[in-house]
Amino acid sequence: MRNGIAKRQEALDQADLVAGNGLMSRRALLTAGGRMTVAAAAGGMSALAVSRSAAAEALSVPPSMTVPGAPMSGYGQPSPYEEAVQRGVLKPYGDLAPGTGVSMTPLQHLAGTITPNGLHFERHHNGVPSIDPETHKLLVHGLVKQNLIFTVNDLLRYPMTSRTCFLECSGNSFFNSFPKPMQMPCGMIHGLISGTEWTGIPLATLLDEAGVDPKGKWILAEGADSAGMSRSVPLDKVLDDCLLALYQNGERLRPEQGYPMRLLVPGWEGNMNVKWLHRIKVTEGPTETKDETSKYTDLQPDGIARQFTFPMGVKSVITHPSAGLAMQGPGFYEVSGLAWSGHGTIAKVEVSADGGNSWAEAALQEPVMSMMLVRFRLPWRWDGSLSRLMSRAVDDQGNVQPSHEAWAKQYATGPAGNLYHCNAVQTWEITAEGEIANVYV
Ligand SMILES: Nc1nc2c(c(=O)[nH]1)N[C@H]1C(S)=C(S)[C@@H](COP(=O)(O)O)O[C@H]1N2
Ligand SMILES: [Mo]
Repeated sequence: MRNGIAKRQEALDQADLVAGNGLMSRRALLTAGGRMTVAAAAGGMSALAVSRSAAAEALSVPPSMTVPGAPMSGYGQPSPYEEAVQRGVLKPYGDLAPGTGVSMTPLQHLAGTITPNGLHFERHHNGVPSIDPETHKLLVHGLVKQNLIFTVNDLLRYPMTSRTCFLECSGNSFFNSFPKPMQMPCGMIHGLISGTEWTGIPLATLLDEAGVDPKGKWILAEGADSAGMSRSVPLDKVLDDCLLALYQNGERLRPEQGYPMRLLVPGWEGNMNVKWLHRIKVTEGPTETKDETSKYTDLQPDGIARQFTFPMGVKSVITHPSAGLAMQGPGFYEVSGLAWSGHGTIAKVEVSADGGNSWAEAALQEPVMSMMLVRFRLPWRWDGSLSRLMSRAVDDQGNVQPSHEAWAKQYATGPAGNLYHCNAVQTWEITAEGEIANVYV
């Protein structure tokens, strides 16, 4: 009988294999309604199961059922058992400028596509300013019929809209521009990205009220931090879909995300999403601020720098299994990760378990939204041998995520080389011991 079950299980697994080294069909994750669930395979047996048989074991009464639970609280916190789930902090100047640097979203510990606010990545050029919403003001000026000034309370009275999108620093994955692959958790390599439902006022509403002069073609957005960070944004994009964001995932912005207000430029490089926004000036052309000349330009092999690389390229990364996690022995795994494109909507994600020799199409978790993180999944039966997991995304504009080699060729390398816009395919190497490493393929 046991033998029969094992045989049937094997046959089932074989039938589902769609690419080399144990990748199974995404159809195993889909029901007729297109919803994802662990498939109840023929005969009630699932090829995806990792459970143990419970036999006739009695469930004992757990201690939590014998005493009253803890009381209510004003603002909830994660379970103390999850306290290891933290952003990874990098301070390139140490205590000389402790507020300058990044903290990265621990992608390997998260599921879904919305980043909890306390784990949203941070990038500050000179720390998080402390801003009192009672005194903060936003000025709209430049090529407008009338200058306008808004208090936070004024702005809270405007009609609002919500946009769910990713925010990615153009320096995300910069470690993968280094000549040798760095060994660190997935989130420390790729965690300068987060997914959020932002709520605020379309900038078009405020600019309409000010009345844009026909000569106005760009805006300058300036933050009220001590970095005075400021960027130019083409007016077409501003009027199309930019928001003055006041809320993130339902609550008012966190100080780290720009409290009390920030510019949201969906799909475009993180740097343009100016935090602690206090000034918008309508201009004829780009202002050429320090943040768009000395930085945020992409050095090419010929020594010429590309400027204004606005949309973030099509990209994906497997977050499970990934570096920072360890394998739990051979058998079933759900390969799962995130894909996104600043050019539009993710059309397809393919996964390889054999270092790119063969690929299988992953299932995409609905809803698949433009310029938002998409969760992809594919069942995989790991036989315990050395394996190389990769993912490759394609968007609806026909952009294909490049290999590491193809990506690197476009840019200057070396100590003063390009660190921005790395959307190369990520390869995770899994050893027979179950360790997971970053490799270039
Ligand atoms: N005023 C101001 N705005 C800023 C920054 C800053 O340092 N100051 N950092 C920028 C960069 S480089 C990025 S990637 C995003 C990061 O947003 P987050 O910290 O909310 O993740 O904010 C941008 N807006
Ligand atoms: Mo950034």
